Amino acid sequence: MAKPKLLITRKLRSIVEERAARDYDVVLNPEDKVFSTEALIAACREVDAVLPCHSEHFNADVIKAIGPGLKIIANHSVGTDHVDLDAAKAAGVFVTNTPDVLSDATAEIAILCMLGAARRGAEGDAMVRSGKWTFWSPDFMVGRQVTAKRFGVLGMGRVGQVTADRARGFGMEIHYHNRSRLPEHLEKGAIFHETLDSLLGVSDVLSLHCPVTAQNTGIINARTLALLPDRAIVVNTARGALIDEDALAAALASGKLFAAGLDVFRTEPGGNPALAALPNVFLLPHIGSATEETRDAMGMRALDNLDAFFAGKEPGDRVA
Ligand code: 8YV
Repeated sequence: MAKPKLLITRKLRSIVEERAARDYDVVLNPEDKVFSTEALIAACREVDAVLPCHSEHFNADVIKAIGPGLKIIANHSVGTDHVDLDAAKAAGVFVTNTPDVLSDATAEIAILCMLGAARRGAEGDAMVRSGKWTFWSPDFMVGRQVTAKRFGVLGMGRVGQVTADRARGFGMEIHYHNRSRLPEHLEKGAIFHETLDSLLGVSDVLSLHCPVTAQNTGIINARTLALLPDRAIVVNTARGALIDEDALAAALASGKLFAAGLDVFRTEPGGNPALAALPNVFLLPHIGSATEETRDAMGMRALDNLDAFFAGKEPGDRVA
């Protein structure tokens, strides 16, 4: 039987590409070129399956333009906001994601963002690197300590729970807001807040871990930022669209917020120049899951989903 034809849109780790080449008639992208919308549509028309990253957007028009040949979008990401799930469902295209395997790596980056923000990591690094470190005093580069402070988690899913565990290691008190309250064994003493507003009032550090939807786009805005304790820290490793970046920049410039640690932005790649101009922001280029171990695991998980689909089974991580 002919192997199913699979497009892998971006350069993945060699162990993943080797497995894909063994089991599929695979189209790789060794130069890691970014697909234009037209090129993505044309390439997807030629295959049974696509294994994309969050950098490829499958909106309703793209799914329609691809037509009936494509059977499955097996994402190399936990987030699926780059795919119109309703349009995929309507077109009979399966969609899967890669949960669980990136929770540890993303939690590490959330903690890095928290500490980088609290301890002025960006300012310190820039000073030493640029040769401008010419002075030292006890009154110099004084940051905020996170130990024993309150850690607010918006979205207590898999990544939120692991990040909360890591924050517990700093003796932080965990608070969270989620669609539903977690069972006691997962809550581990964390304090549930029925509303976002209630969570914000107690979050010395607010860390975002929810998927972005049409309903929660811009949920962190001028009104909600004002509810945080004065000199709070905002951490975002989820999606840039959760935050109104103008409002965040204003709160950072006014001193309402002490600092922010951001791995995700509304514009990617690129980020936000207004945020980048502020000293009290620690910035990373969307590398939450970018570890050797996690990239391997994400690729393998996406291939597991494809294997199940082509064996006539329900893929483990089906989201549409
Ligand atoms: C990835 C992500 O870097 O999984 C997600 O949703 O945003 C990141 O982990 C990216 O999507 C890789 O394809």
